[in-house]
Amino acid sequence: MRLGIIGLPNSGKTTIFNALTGQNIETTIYPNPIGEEPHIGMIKVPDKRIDRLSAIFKPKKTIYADVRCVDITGFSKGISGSHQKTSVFNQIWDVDAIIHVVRAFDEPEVAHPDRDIDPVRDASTLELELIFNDLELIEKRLERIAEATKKGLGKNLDAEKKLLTRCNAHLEDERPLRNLQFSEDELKLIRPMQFASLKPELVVLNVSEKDIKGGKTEEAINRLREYFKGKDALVFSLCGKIEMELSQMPQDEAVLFLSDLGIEEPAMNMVIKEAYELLGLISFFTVGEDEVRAWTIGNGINAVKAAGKIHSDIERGFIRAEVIGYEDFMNVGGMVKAKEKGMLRLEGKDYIVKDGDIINFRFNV
Ligand SMILES: Nc1nc2c(ncn2[C@@H]2O[C@H](COP(=O)(O)OP(=O)(O)OP(=O)(O)O)[C@@H](O)[C@H]2O)c(=O)[nH]1
Ligand SMILES: [Mg+2]
Repeated sequence: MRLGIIGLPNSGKTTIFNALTGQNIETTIYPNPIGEEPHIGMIKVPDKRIDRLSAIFKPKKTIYADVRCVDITGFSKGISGSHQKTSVFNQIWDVDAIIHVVRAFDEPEVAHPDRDIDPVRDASTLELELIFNDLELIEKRLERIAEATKKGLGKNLDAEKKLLTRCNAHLEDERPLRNLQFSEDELKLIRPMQFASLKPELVVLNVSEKDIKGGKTEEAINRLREYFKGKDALVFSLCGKIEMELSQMPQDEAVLFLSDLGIEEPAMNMVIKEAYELLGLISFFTVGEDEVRAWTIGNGINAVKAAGKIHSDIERGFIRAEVIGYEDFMNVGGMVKAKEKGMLRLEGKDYIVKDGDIINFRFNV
């Protein structure tokens, strides 16, 4: 999975990128120059189940699932009509979901491209850029289709033309394509178009340190949710600066810091969890003395495909999967007992893997 962070200049993208990846890329009070390379990092997916399994097996290595994260650079008001457009929209196209950062923190030192703080205005500025981009793509494609039709080559293009016309009307209504329903066939036609407003989206309101909780943030969140109503995006708030500080601390200090703030866990954990859900992803686990490890797959993937996630040899030589659900395993408390009680199920290739399955693949190559 790849997540991309987008937002207007100085909204706190790099701060949130640092919080998610544990990196320490410099953040500045001035917007960064156009043309800066995107920052790329890995997010370790926090999972208490892995912590507990690791405590039981005491393996040499504990490996969490990971997610690639890109701090997308160069997005600003007017981007869809500028010549930097391609580089920015290619970065967007390259990720599976976007985290849209909206600035709410009020820090006079940190320049705001539109001078004052107005989350709904900023969010709609960015959403409209995505929409303008997609409208232009449609316009160009429809021109091509019209040319082809003139030359008598447009026979197979009717379905596409109809579909694009529907998308066009939706976009002109200032709505993103992610909340249109498409059939499988339609998706096949749509994918090569590289629409930006089709990407699943999490909206993060980046609030001041003093506003993590309280009426001001609640009001801003409500207004933002109202704006995103019917636009298929999840909206929540966090303070990027604090999240970044947390991510740079040793674990025990972070725990103390969190309890001082009266927060249970870093907001970043929720961002990652929501992104997982948004993309329909689940985790299965492999366990043993060498390694306890989480693997990410799409919901609805069968056992043989899941095996391929670990190694193509295991997929090719797949015989059976020995499976026990995480909860069942924790209830008996160990693999030996689970085996004694006959709780390990033998599943075949078509078994649909469930979130939290602990799996041992039997294979033969
Ligand atoms: N007070 C406060 N400052 C923040 C917060 N998040 C970011 N900042 C500050 O805002 C400035 C810009 O943050 P960045 O993370 O660099 O913002 P950006 O969106 O990556 O900026 P560009 O890449 O230049 O567009 C930095 O000085 C940050 O320390 C926050 O939650 N509270
Ligand atoms: Mg930045």
